[in-house]
Amino acid sequence: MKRLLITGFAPFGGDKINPAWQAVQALPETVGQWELVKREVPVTFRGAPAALFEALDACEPDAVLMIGLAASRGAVTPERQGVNEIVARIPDNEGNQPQNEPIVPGGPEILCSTLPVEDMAEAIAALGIPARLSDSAGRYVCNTLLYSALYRLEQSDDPVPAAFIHVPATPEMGLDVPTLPLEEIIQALTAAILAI
Ligand code: PCA
Repeated sequence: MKRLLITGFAPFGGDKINPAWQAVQALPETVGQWELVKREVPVTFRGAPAALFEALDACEPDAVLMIGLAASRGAVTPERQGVNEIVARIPDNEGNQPQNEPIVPGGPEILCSTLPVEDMAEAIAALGIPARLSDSAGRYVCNTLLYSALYRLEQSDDPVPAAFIHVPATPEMGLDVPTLPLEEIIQALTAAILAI
């Protein structure tokens, strides 16, 4: 079996839950050809990449899929690319709020996801769950994790493919935004993994 490292973010910004990690946790141990290695990642500019790099070294996966919350979006959105810039709208979970800083000084402006994100979006939409490709993972911790992962993997001797999927809020979060039930987010992630 091939090994998929799949991460989900901890709660942040005053929320008590993050459906990204809830959905990752609820996935089965295996999906199709993939054995899942699940990791919760902290919502901090320093800690998120560090946690991912540690997991990469520990589990030596064949692919990496990162999941985060985009509470303003009504659709599941695989991200096409990461951008080498941080603009923190709110402080991270350590109180840091960097503005207009590069993630990797001197690094390329954009790094493209290396898993088939278009196929993932199509597979999710085929279930009748709202899905679309996204050109921007934002400028907060999710984009930082995506860019850091793509940069690190690109530099490695044995690069494995990686991508990021943003998921909507769930009704139980009590936010005034479009929502998707957790069960549908779990189905969407399963379809995305099967599309790899
Ligand atoms: N979403 C935030 C960070 C953690 C998460 O789940 C983001 O989109 O950057």
